[in-house]
Order: sequence, then structure tokens, then C-alpha cells
Amino acid sequence: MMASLTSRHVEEFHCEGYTVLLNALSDDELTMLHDEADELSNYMMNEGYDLVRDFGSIVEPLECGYLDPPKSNESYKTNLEAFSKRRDELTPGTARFLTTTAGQWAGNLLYGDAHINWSRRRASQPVYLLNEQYIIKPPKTKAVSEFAWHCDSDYYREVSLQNELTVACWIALDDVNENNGTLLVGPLNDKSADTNANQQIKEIINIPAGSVVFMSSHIHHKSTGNASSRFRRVFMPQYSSRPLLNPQSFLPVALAVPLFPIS
Ligand SMILES: O=C(O)CCC(=O)C(=O)O
Ligand SMILES: [Fe+2]
Repeated sequence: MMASLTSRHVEEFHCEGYTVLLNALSDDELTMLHDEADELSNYMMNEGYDLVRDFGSIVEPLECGYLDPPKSNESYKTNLEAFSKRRDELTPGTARFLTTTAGQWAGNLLYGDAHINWSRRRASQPVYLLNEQYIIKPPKTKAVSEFAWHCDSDYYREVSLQNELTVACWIALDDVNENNGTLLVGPLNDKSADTNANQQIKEIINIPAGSVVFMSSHIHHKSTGNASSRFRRVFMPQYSSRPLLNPQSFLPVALAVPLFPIS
């Protein structure tokens, strides 16, 4: 049984810009993603990379070089079937998690309803997988693996994309706390407020592995570095209600996989 968001979560997400679902993953889902995080980080380190220095602690499963380039084209970025096939080549079961379980959570938050009739919403309330990444903080990297204050929308250079509401599912794959690298959440972006007002800490997230922090693209947050002697792993898929395309090339800025194609 997957954990569900309630009306309280949906309301909190819309008022505060974030909400926490404790123990959201099944044991199998947690093991699958935790193992994949290790598989990919071991690969990167064996290739001679330093996760923090070379990649800012971010590993993108389909872009990190682990899989050979697609044989024909890049349709996996915009086609559900092609995406699922390629994604499951890496780890069977991950596509299902991304396109059903996590996609449904994101849809409920994007459209502000915890009780959506999932089969009827397909046509009128589309959900797109926008991106997926692991954020892996190696042991004893306190000074270098922290993230400074930002909103995830800051990562887009285009103003039209910055205004788009997207949902990040920040999934703890290890217990997280201030010592091994966790989120410090601030207020929703307020362009009229001075910078300091946007940097007030509202909550320090302290959650067990398998729990999820859902964050709006407009919430201010930062994170601590990993001072502990073990790896800290997070998986973070992001979702949008339309494809986010580069305005010049019309190519997806990352992924633009429609989860519920109208057949
Ligand atoms: O996992 C973290 O420490 C924060 C990551 C983050 O905020 C991001 O990747 O945008
Ligand atoms: Fe972020």
C-alpha cells in the first residue's frame, strides 16, 4: 500500500511551499533506490570522478554515462514508453516508481487535490516527469557538500520557466539530520522582501529514510554538508504540469515525459 497525501499535506504545500510525508516508501522501493544510488556513485568514483568537486554531489541516472547512449534517438526524454524501457535497463522497477507512485503524489500537489479521481484526470490535468537526480554527499565533506540558499526555479535562466510551479520530491534514502546533510527550509519566494527575510529558517528537516519532502520550485531552502562518516543519499525526481522547453531550441530543458498519455 503506498502512503497517500492528505488534504492537510496539499494545503500545507500551497500555503508554505513544502510538506513532509513520513515513511512514504515501501521497503522494496527504499532498497531499490538506495542500491541504485550506490551503483551509480561507485561507477562514477571508479571512473575517477570526485562526486562533490566534479558534479556538485548530483548524479543524473540517464545522463551520467552509466548506460551507453541510446541506439536511435532521444525519444526517452519525451515518450513514456521509451523512457520506461531505458530507465528499467538501469534498474527494473524504477520507471514504475517514477511514473506512478511519485507522479501521483506530484499530481495531487500540482493540482491541489488529495482525492483526485486518477483515471478521470488524465486528459485535463497532465503531469510531466521533468527531471530526476540523486544528491549524494560523501562522508566527511561538511565544508564542501552544503548547498547555499536558493529556490529550485533559480536554476532556469528563462523568466517564463522560473515562474512555472514545479514539484520536487526530495526522498531521503538514509536517515537525515543536520550532521549528515539535511534541508533547512525558508519562506516562499517573495521578490519584495529583502534577501535576509528570504533566508529565515522555518524548519530543519529531521526525517527517517523513506520519507519525502515535497518542495515547490518557489520555496527558499539550503542544506548542510555531510560531517558524518557515512554517505548521505537522496533521490529527487521533479514534476511539472507542462513540458518545460528551451524557448530557442524547443528541446526539453531536462526531461518532459508525459505520465498519462491521452490514448
Ligand atoms: O540534498 C540537498 O542537500 C539539497 C539539494 C537541493 O536543494 C537541490 O539539488 O536543488
Ligand atoms: Fe534545491
